[in-house]
Amino acid sequence: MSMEIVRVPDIGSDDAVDVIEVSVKVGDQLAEETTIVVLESDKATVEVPSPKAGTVKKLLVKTGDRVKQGDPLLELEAGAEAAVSAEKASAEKPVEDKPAANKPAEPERTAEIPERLEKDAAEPPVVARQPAKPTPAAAPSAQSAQAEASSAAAHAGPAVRKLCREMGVDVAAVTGTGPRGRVLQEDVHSWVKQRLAEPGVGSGGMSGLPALPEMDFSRFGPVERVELNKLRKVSAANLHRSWLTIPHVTQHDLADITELEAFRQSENARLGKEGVKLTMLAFLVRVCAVALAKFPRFNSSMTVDGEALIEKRYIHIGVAVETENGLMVPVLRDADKKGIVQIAAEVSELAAKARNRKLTPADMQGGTFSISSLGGIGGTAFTPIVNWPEVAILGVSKSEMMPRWNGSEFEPRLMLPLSLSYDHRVIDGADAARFITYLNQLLTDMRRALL
Ligand code: CAO
Repeated sequence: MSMEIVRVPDIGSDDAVDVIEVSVKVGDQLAEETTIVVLESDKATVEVPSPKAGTVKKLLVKTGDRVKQGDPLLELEAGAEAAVSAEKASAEKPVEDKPAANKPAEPERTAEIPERLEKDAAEPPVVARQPAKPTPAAAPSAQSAQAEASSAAAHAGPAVRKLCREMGVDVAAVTGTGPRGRVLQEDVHSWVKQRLAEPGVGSGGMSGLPALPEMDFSRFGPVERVELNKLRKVSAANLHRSWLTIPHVTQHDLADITELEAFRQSENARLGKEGVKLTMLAFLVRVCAVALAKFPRFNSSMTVDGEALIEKRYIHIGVAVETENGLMVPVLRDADKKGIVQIAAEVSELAAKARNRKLTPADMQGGTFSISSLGGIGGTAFTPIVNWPEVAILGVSKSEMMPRWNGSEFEPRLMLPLSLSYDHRVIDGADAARFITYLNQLLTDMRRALL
């Protein structure tokens, strides 16, 4: 048996560092590698392990001291007896019950670090550590520094922190049930279990947002609960997923459709009641098909891993249809290969099928772009939600006569509000502006589609 002074090892710097935790007390029997102190420099937090098994005879530092390589930390009575006692103590008691200093740290394995000493209880909680030998961390980015700071403030041992890192859990988010709020391994496991049980998590919808609390509205007045049908629930889930996963931007514009509307009305008059009614929506489907052929990125989807775009060589346009049961988006196939009369007939047929609940799943699949027209109802603009896996959607509002300056005077012109929402991961703002400008030009003068 021999008395030894345990000193600060090589910590990768000659500068003094802070002792932020003394993890043992006099009389503790240590196993080799038990953490005895935690040091913190500007760049890293370092646990100093005991070089051998033994009994702590005297502490030579306290929390708040500043030490350098070679400075004494404690007196250790090293020897076989102490080591055996330490092992015996470990074997006899369950991990969570062990007295602080008897618990082997084994930062790369699963044990907890020793409990904090009573004298430290009033001090700030344990900070983040790096196990074993000091490895100065790279300077954190400004963004990660905040997250690190809150994780660092959590009261948790290295094994639990390692578990959190492996499971992608922010230790600061886990409520600790150990002494003084210490986060235990089982706390991490139950936190993960809870998160997995939350709605939407299994389908990849984990937003990291706190769950909304249930509200008892009857406290404020009479209420009635109306159950949602399946269509509304599915559509709500899809809209929510798109809203949370796609960074949306909406580009607005006003298209001069004075000539187009005059043409539409004259054609409808010519075709008469027997013919297909040419709707503004049919023209919009047609011009969108032309624009999608010119701007293929708007007709693409991003792979889930974000590594590539899948550009589709077909143009199938979904049309949002309001029904009694909720919103449906039947798809008009090969819009680029069809004339406006045929598009008008097919859109009218799809809308009727939607309202009569006759759409098949195939009628609603394969869309590459969507149009949502509220023009028959009203409003000046809105921000439609991209219908994932598509990357853009055109919202159409009610056309209105507006004074437009023609260079020498104001003229009344029929202006159609367009609102193009797009996935900004896939489409740049400049391209969106080009796309909507092109749509605008086509609507103003359809002859451009021939060019
Ligand atoms: N500006 C002014 N008037 C318009 C217009 C516009 N942009 N679009 C249509 N109208 C007029 C039409 O001219 C028509 O009037 P007339 O009967 O006098 O000719 C009237 O509005 C109804 O139009 P419509 O029957 O031709 O229908 P539509 O082509 O506008 O719309 C459909 C068809 C299926 C899109 C529509 O019925 C619908 O369901 N719209 C709602 C879509 C929706 O809910 N979108 C929101 C999705 S996001 O929550």
